Amino acid sequence: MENNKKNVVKTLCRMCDDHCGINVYLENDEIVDIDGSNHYWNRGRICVKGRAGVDLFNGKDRILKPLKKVNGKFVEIGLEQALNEISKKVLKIKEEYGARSFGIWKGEAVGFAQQEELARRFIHAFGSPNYFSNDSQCFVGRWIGYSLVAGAWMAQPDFENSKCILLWGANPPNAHPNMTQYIMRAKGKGAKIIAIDSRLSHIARQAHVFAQVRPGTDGALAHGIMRLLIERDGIDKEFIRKYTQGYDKLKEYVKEFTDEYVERETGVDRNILHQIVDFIIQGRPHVINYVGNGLEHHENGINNIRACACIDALVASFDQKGGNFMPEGFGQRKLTLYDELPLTHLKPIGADKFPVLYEYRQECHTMTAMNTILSQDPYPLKGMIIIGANPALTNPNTKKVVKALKSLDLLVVRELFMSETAELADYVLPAASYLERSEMHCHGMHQVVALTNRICTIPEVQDEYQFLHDIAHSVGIGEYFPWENEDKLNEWLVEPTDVSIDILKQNPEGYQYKPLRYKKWEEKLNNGEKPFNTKSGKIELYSEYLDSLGYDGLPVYKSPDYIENKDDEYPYTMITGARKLIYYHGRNRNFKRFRTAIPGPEVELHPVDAAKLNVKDGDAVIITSQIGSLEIPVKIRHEKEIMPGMIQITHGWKEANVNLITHDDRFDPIDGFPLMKSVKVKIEKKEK
Ligand SMILES: Nc1nc2c(c(=O)[nH]1)N[C@H]1C(S)=C(S)[C@@H](COP(=O)(O)OP(=O)(O)OC[C@H]3O[C@@H](n4cnc5c(=O)[nH]c(N)nc54)[C@H](O)[C@@H]3O)O[C@H]1N2
Ligand SMILES: Nc1nc2c(c(=O)[nH]1)N[C@H]1C(S)=C(S)[C@@H](COP(=O)(O)OP(=O)(O)OC[C@H]3O[C@@H](n4cnc5c(=O)[nH]c(N)nc54)[C@H](O)[C@@H]3O)O[C@H]1N2
Ligand code: SF4
Ligand SMILES: [Mo]
Repeated sequence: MENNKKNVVKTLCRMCDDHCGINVYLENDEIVDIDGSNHYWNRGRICVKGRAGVDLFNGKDRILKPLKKVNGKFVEIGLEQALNEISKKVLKIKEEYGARSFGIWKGEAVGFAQQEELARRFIHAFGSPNYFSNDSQCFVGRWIGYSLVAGAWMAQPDFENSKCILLWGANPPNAHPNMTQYIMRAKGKGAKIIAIDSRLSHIARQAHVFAQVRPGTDGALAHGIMRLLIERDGIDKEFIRKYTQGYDKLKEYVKEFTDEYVERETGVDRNILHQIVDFIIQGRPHVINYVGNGLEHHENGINNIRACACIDALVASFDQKGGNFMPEGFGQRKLTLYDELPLTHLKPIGADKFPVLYEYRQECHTMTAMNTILSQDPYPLKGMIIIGANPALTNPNTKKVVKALKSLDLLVVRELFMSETAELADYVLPAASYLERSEMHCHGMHQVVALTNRICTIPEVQDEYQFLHDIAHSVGIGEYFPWENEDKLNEWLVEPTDVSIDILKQNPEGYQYKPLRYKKWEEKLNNGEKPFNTKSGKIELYSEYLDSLGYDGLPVYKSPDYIENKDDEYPYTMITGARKLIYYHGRNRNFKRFRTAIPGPEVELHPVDAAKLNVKDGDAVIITSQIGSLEIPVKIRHEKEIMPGMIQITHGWKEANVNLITHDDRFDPIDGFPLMKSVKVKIEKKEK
């Protein structure tokens, strides 16, 4: 795999969150190429985005100097001046309004690992509970859904050894290219692949079964599957008796999900439902229900995800070889301060409305934050540091996001490029990319840890640690950032583990910190420990905790609004965010080679709808929801790819930003996720 150019440095890619092992090739200190290293996870392969790390590093449009907005225009200033001015303004907000009026927001580009923990540490040390992130529109729904049922979310199950893989609203070939290797290897060994998607996605094309569900109806399908598993005695009764609670209630509830009802509600033919159940029974317990982003962004998302997790429970696939493996942690020190400084008395934004989101993730609600900034209710929110996020493109209701962020007394954005959010800032600080940081990363599937290699440093371009360290020392919380730099911090982090920094340096392609062990629940029960990390220690098919908060204890299915309350004014149903391989949310549009491949935004439309609207490829349409309107060109899909009456728009385009029309006022009641899918819209042809 490695080519023969000279200086090669091994590190991990961070062009997406998969952290594949890479070789970075240098010639005269310039990065000239990147390819895949023999890391446990990717075994020599990388995707096109990984290679485009060269474009990112060498980008001519990279921000390399601190920028300050003066009279509406950015001017370059020195780093020291920028840090001094920012610190003074941060302190002024604290004096005038209190520490909680300042917040921090980390985005996908630096989460979810060390940089996330540093941001959380900084804001709590400062005295504010207001930590925000992209995650509360990202994996947090899946995390909470699975944690409520089984005490953990399995991001990287044991695909390779599986006999039956159900992919619910997930499309790994685009979103996690190297994960697809594992799924295809399992297929090669006889595993059955089942894709449950509203569109004929890339993975659906390679699946044995494709269940084309209407958006937001996955819960009905999951309950139908459970009913049949129970009726056909395809469940593990011994496991259920010993390790779960609420089975009798669930058994009674799923009876409602007859073949007729499931077919009518989800649009999935009953023969397909029965075929799925056959494959689960044949494969159990080596079964994986893997849930993607497609089940989030709905008003019934969490319960639909809980229902998927209940299937795993009925066939006892948790922590099995070839099942939903539950990795053990590396045991490094934690950076967050929730035990030491919980700050809940300061009313974290949104924690009252979405207590489950706060309790499970200790993060605040970004949509409520926009309202708080604009209304100052229940208290003023006046300043924000945004790190590696672009909410002006990625959060729902863009108009409101822009208005809110613009109205802050202080907005600091740490960026590589001039993003739509950076445009709104008072200060834009140049940030170190992943090639200029050294941080630890763990891969759950193999229980492997690796330390990334700082390839180089650029003057005046700080990594996140150095920036937070410097501000912390100027605003009086330096004691929480005692380490001189991130290397020293890394030494402190690994101290309690059996793995030294030297071992990590000797193993840039990953070091397995613990051998894999399956069925740890059995061992725990025998040792008198809680077998699962839930409130009760058992798998919770029924959640007394949710019941105590006034939610349904069972993962009760609710029909999406577009089905329940059909609206003649908004007859179409929109889903958003289906990933394209080369683009990453708002990123990579500035890489020429990618722009050539996919030049611009488009709305995916069924041919029948295109005929009704009298539009052809490339024609512009106006799409309107209850939030706003958007003009976008049409792309007519094959009739099998998308359902009539349904449209798909991928987010991240400033030219036609779909978040202008997504909801920041309708949420999943449990985790507070916004309605970015199952959105009711109307479509009109734009007359020339
Ligand atoms: N190239 C690239 N890779 C990425 C990202 C990126 O932007 N670009 N983003 C990263 C991030 S942060 C995330 S969270 C992950 C997401 O990764 P995935 O969860 O795999 O997300 P998608 O690839 O969008 O696949 C979601 C699928 O759900 C389908 N879908 C939509 N609504 C429904 C529904 O109601 N039910 C069902 N069953 N299916 C539905 C869509 O058609 C789509 O095929 O991807 C990560 N990887
Ligand atoms: N409509 C709709 N909206 C969605 C989604 C959807 O499916 N539909 N998906 C949601 C999901 S799952 C997610 S995760 C969010 C993502 O939301 P964001 O995190 O806001 O998304 P990005 O566009 O990836 O923003 C990352 C920014 O960080 C910058 N950056 C890159 N590398 C670095 C670095 O090393 N350091 C720093 N400081 N900055 C860096 C990039 O230039 C980019 O502007 O979007 C959400 N928005
Ligand atoms: S999948 Fe591609 S972009 Fe993501 S870490 Fe691997 S090589 Fe990088
Ligand atoms: Mo995400």
